[in-house]
Amino acid sequence: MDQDKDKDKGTRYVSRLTKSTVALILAGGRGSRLYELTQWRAKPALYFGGKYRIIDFPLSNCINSGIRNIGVLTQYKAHSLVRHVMRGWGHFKRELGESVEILPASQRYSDQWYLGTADAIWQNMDIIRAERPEYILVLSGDHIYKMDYGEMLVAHVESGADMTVCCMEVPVEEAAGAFGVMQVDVTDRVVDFQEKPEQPAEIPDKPGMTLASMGNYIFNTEFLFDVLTRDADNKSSSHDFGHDLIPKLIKTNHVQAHRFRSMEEGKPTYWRDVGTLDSFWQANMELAGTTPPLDLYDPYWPLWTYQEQLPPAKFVFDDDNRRGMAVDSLVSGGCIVSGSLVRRSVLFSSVRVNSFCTVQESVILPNVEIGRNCKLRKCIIDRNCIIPKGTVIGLDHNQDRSNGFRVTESGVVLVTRGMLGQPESVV
Ligand code: ADQ
Ligand code: ADP
Repeated sequence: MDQDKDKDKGTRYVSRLTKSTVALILAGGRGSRLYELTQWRAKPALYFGGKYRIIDFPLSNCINSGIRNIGVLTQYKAHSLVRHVMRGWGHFKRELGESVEILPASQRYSDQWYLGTADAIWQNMDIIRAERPEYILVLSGDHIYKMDYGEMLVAHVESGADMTVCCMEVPVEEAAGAFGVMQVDVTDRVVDFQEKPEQPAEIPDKPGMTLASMGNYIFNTEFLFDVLTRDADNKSSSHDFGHDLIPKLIKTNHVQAHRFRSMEEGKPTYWRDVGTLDSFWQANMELAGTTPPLDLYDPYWPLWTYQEQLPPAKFVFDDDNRRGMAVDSLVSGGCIVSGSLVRRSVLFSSVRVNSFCTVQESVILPNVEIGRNCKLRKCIIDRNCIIPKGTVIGLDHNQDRSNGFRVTESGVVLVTRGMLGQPESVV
């Protein structure tokens, strides 16, 4: 960049851009491949990493990037998501230009629920317009990653594009049928886009890899409204960004690709779509490892969440003088591990592990009580479960199945209150 060009931008260049941006987080998806884990909560409300819910990641990214005017678009089973956002993210000061607003499907423009991702935004157009943003950042509420959206915003403005799509290189077999994939020219302008093709196009000089959309977009506001209004009138559209809009827009307008890069110098990019029980378990296990690929402890990129006021985690000897301990594990506030061993596991808040238990490679969601003499291996225990004393989970999959638990292909066992015959929580 030459100096004169820099001068034109004046001071506070990035913060002016971020302040002129409204972020809209799409949080209405079901996440059906998570089975009973998303039976009563939307995927963005799913717990992750010992004390967070998935939505905390895009929300924290916004705040840390200086984008503080945020809408969360909800639809499917939104109660615990709405409750979490209100409790944890409701304190922003309108007077400082900050707000986190929940935008549920409320049939304001039509008599339909949100028909697709584009329709979800179209149905809130007047609310968004009232904020007078120059740019609109559309984010998927489903993914775990740390990203400075300011960098993408600057790239968008510098390129002069109408729309920018955030992307990253992924192996072809991972992307097939799962992601929107694009091809770009030498300036990273998108020249081809297909939504979830079975055979994604390879990157010319990187065989085996393809450029996948992360489902995050930046639009110039008036351009987006114009496109959405035309799409709303189109009876043959399913009103989805990846399926209907982007493939058309690359032909008529300037759509630019922005490559997501790691925030941690020298480390591979971290972006997880925990869309299945196996990937959910795996991503939590990674965090319990010695050098996790996602740094939760970075003081320059704090991850905000709602948390109850809870006493510190406690590890105690039991009556028989057996040590209560947890190693290679994340243990949240309010937990008590008494005379039991917890290994390579993630314990969310207020989990009780009673004596003579072994808990290994497991993800235990909040308020779970594990009775005496239990053996748990490679399992996910849903919130509020009471595991009766002497229960064995994950050591004999035939036994697990006959107990009514769900066993995945890679041998992760999911246990919910319903499966234990305990009344499912109605708050
Ligand atoms: P998918 O993730 O399969 O693909 P989709 O199911 O539409 O697309 O979900 C996108 C986001 O929108 C999710 O955060 C979801 O929770 C939310 N959502 C879905 N339906 C909604 C609705 N009716 N109202 C509100 N929110 C809704 C998309 C892109 C691909 C890209 C992947 C990356 O279409 O091109 O590769 O994201 O994961
Ligand atoms: P989370 O653990 O995500 O906070 P909750 O356990 O609070 O989720 O459940 C989310 C929502 O689903 C709540 O509104 C709760 O009342 C509702 N819910 C949970 N189980 C049932 C059920 N069996 N029948 C009806 N509603 C349920």
